[in-house]
Amino acid sequence: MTETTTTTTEPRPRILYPDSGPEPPYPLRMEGTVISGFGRGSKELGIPTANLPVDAATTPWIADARSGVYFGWASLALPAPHPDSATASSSPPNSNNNNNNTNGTPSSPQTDATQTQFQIYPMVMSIGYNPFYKNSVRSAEVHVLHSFGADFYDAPMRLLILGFVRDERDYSGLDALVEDIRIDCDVARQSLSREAWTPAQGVVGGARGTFDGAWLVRRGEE
Ligand code: ADP
Ligand code: RBF
Ligand code: MG
Repeated sequence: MTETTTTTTEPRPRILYPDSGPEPPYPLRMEGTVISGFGRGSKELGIPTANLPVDAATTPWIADARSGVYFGWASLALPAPHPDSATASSSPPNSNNNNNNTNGTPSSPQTDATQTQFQIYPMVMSIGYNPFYKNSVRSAEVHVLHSFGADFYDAPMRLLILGFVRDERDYSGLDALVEDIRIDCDVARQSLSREAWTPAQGVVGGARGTFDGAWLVRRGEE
């Protein structure tokens, strides 16, 4: 049974979990290629969601995960023609990385123009059956808290999920669902903006914190 709400009655806190940082079992990892979703026009509602395949082989924890809303960080490797893409050449110079070419010459814009780099963004996501739409299969969909210049279907995406926000619900109308998602976005932004929750690797348009987000920007496998 899922709860049906007509109006948002309970005030919702905007900061979840202690300032000291994520606690076990978080962070949880998930990765995959962005696929097409249900095509229900989430984009028209102002909340596009990048869907990932739900694959128990690559994401062992997901079968037992509680359905609902989660928050954390997403990283995307956007291809060179994408307006928001970054190439390896724009990484901070000599900042502890070993990205030199095999011949030992330093990276240059020419040699790295097509080698895309993962960039980190805050995100809020839903894992579940979307009771409002009564789906029969479980989906994982991520609303990235950034305004992109173009879509990014097929892009590699990684997620570090840092906490649970709420159970998924049924709603009497689309407006009530959208209003709750807006609050989820606010909760994610505010909870993630604390130092111990913000990646040391840096966030697009944001600050650096002390949280270890190295996996999000790692090149290749592991
Ligand atoms: P679908 O049903 O195919 O998932 P959506 O309406 O949910 O369609 O739109 C999702 C697509 O929108 C994503 O796959 C991505 O390419 C694009 N997109 C643009 N901006 C965002 C964003 N901020 N967060 C998530 N996806 C976005
Ligand atoms: N769908 C539901 O049926 N119930 C929910 O409580 C719910 N919460 C969501 C929270 C977030 C942060 C996001 C991104 C999606 C959520 N959805 C939920 C999924 C939503 O129905 C889906 O993205 C639709 O495509 C929006 O029109
Ligand atoms: Mg979607």
